[in-house]
Amino acid sequence: MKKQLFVFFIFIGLIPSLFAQKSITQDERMQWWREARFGMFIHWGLYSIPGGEWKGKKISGIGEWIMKRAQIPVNEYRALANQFNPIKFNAKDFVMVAKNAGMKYLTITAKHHDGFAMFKSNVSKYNIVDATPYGKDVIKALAEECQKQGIKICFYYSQSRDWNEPNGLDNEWDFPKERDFQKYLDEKVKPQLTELLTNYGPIGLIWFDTPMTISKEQAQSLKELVRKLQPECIISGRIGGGIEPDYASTGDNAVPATIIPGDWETPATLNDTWGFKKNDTKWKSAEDLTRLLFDIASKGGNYLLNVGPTPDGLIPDASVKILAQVGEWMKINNECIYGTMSSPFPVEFEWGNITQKPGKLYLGIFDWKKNGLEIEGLKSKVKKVYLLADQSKKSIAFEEIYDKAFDHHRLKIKLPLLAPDKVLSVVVMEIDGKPQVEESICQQANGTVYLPGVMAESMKGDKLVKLNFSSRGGGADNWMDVGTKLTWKFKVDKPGIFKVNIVTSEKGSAESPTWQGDHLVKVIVNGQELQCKIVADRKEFNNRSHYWRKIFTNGGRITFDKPGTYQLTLLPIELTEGKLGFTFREIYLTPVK
Ligand code: H79
Repeated sequence: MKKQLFVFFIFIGLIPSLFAQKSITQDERMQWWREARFGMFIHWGLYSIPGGEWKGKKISGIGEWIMKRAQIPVNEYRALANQFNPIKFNAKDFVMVAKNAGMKYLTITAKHHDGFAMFKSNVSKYNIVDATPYGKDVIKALAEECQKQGIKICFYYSQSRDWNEPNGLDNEWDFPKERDFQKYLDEKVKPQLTELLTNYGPIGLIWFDTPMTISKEQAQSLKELVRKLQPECIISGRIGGGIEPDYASTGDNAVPATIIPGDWETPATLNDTWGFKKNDTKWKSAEDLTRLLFDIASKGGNYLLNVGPTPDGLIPDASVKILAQVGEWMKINNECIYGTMSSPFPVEFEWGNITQKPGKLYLGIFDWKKNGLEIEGLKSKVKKVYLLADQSKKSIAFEEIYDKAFDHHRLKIKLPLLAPDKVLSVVVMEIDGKPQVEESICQQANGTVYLPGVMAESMKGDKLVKLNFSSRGGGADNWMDVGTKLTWKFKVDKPGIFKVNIVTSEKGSAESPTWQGDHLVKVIVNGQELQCKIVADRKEFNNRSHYWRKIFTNGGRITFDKPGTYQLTLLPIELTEGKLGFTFREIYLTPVK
């Protein structure tokens, strides 16, 4: 057949599909987002002007909450619009900062709780074009620039709180208590979402927040609106009303203790605020952020990292610098982040963590083992090991050891003496097929046995129950009853005497973490029984979940006299009353030298 004719028939064949209603599967909708793994959050609005200070007083808490925290009357706060003139704003610079950091999407506050729209709206004059001397639509500029630079533009929209509207939720200092929330949804939220999903091209996702009392029907109607206007647009975790979002959102700044199945995201701050605050210089280090980015990817999540531009329209210098450093690391190592899946191992390692792609495991190591790294329990055949930073992919020597009597696999990797990156070095392992790992928990090379709460079998009476370890510092949520107990099975190949460390976690908000102790618990293992009170013998900042410290309780000592498989049970005897309950995270059994 002649080539032209062939092309012609292909074309004819394609015609029906041009008219077919395009329907999109969930996997298709989530594809770019799963590939991205790393995004930029931008909290920008009128609150950047006071920047954490009102009438000469420092107002504590996150900056974008200043209106509520200082109980500013609506009319006074609205007047800030007259001063909003971010003449130094340049959309290209913003997008470049994100792009240079290796971020693939950008989520900006189109409307935060204060009710002010950062875009041109015909629904309410309280918007950046109609109410400020600046008079330009920054959202439009960003959307166009993102489009140009291949970054997905996404919008944060606070759907329930609106301190500027008598019918929006949560302003009780300046509006009467009675409100018609449905009217607010119908007359502001839906029309503004319609504007956002109509006037700015394809939108990657809508980031809803703090749903408060929104009903199932109300939340569902927002979801349907987004689906109708842009079927490809993703709906973030906090739509509320018990409605299924497209992915889950952890608490603000919360990094889970382990892998969470499904799609999820940690939204996080660079300092201790989202909206700009003049005096907040508590910047996290690029080291911490890089490690967190990798750790979150290892657990299957996306990292949405925030900047809070100044009132004159600049991303603070410190933020730009820190993100550029993360970007330097990303330039060399992004293969272990983009499009990766969570670790095949359910546990965190003391040296780092693991991400994977088909046929490859990426070991992200922050605690370099110059005497060699040992991985316990990997059954897959390893084909090659090399450093991701090494373009020549020079093979690194390794040894696969199988202990038949013990049915145990151990991999020894002879790491080079010097870590290629002092922040996080990445070792690539090419493996045969899907990774196979031992089901049971193995004693680690350093002799410690880590027993994370998530890997335990949890029983209440004779029923299996599920505790949630995915929020805040990774400590159990709402463990309030003495009926629930946890049991682990694990292998010990280097027996001896071990210290039992019971690790609980702080909880509460990032701004004011709290902890509750004094619970009485029992540990039963290998015919030995220990009883102890949960007290704070040691507190340690958890570098994987920043705000919430790990609290260590010395539970006493136990002995394993020979190699073998053992079982340990943890059960509360008496739990202190209070809101937090027993925030158990994990047990460490550490060898006594
Ligand atoms: O947009 C950012 C926050 O403003 C928003 N979510 C992220 C992404 C958010 N809204 N509500 N919250 C977070 C939680 C509220 C915490 C509070 Fe507080 C505790 C409000 C009052 C007490 C922190 C401390 C803020 C003010 C004081």
